Amino acid sequence: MTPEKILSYEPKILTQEQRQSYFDTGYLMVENFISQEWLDRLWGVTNQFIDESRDWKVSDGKFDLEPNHTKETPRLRRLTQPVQHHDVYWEFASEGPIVDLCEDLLGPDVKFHHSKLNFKYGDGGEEVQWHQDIQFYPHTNYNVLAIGLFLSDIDDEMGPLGMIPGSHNGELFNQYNDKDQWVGAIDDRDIGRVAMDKVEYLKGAAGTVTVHNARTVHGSLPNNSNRMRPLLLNAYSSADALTVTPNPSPSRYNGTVVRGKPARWVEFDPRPCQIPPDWSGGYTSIFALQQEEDAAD
Ligand SMILES: O=C(O)CCC(=O)C(=O)O
Repeated sequence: MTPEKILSYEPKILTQEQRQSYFDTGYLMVENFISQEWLDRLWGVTNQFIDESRDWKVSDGKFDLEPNHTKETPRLRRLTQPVQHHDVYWEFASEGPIVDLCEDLLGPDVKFHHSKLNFKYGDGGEEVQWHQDIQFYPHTNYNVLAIGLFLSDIDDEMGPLGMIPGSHNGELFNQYNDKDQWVGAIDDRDIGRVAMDKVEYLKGAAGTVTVHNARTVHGSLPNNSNRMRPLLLNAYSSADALTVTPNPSPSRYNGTVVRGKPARWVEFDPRPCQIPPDWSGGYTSIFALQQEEDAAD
């Protein structure tokens, strides 16, 4: 579905200017979008998971740990597929106000892809190198996006998410290294072709949401504050975008239509997309891959 077609549907919550801005730049931030009540519910379960992770010594399909994670001082990089681990996360992803946001930007039929909760602990929580998401999970078209929720206030020191405006309309970059191993990040040799001088870092109060298209170049710096920067990300596509590779982090909800109806026709975009390694047997995380703890080939 073209942006023009999507824009022709009556918006649920965004203004036409906000929708147009998403299609022009490849991202959007909506301040104070999520209520305190939702934030309290999400924090309630998130604190339980942080506590549970104290007993973890190595990363697995649930908790992705920083190398210095301990029982006394937990340092989580990610809770993978939170929707799989607690109903509150799924309720938020499938019924919360972000589904209206999806409808306004993807059209009437919306399909859930995956979720993750990136913690980025204070005092050095790891960077996420510049990358595009769609090479992690190619679809038959590019109506694919991720919505990030700030669970806490986020400022400049905390490694906010940075976006490169207009990059969704540019090239898709190679995310393998020179040994042909998947690293999930844009190589230094190519980064000169990214308009880094235009980067916009998205900061704001808890409850703010960001949306970025899966082609948009984005990344974030280390967290140099002493505060955690938890970002709850949920990814969706229009129902007529079919995945072409196995989901890197399967859950029972992958592919669930959360708004509208399942597609009867698949839509193809002729622009090619790089494909990731075969992750049907398992996947660690963008952090482990980018830190080359586990370069995949
Ligand atoms: O947590 C972040 O700052 C960025 C997350 C991201 O881009 C990703 O996990 O794909």
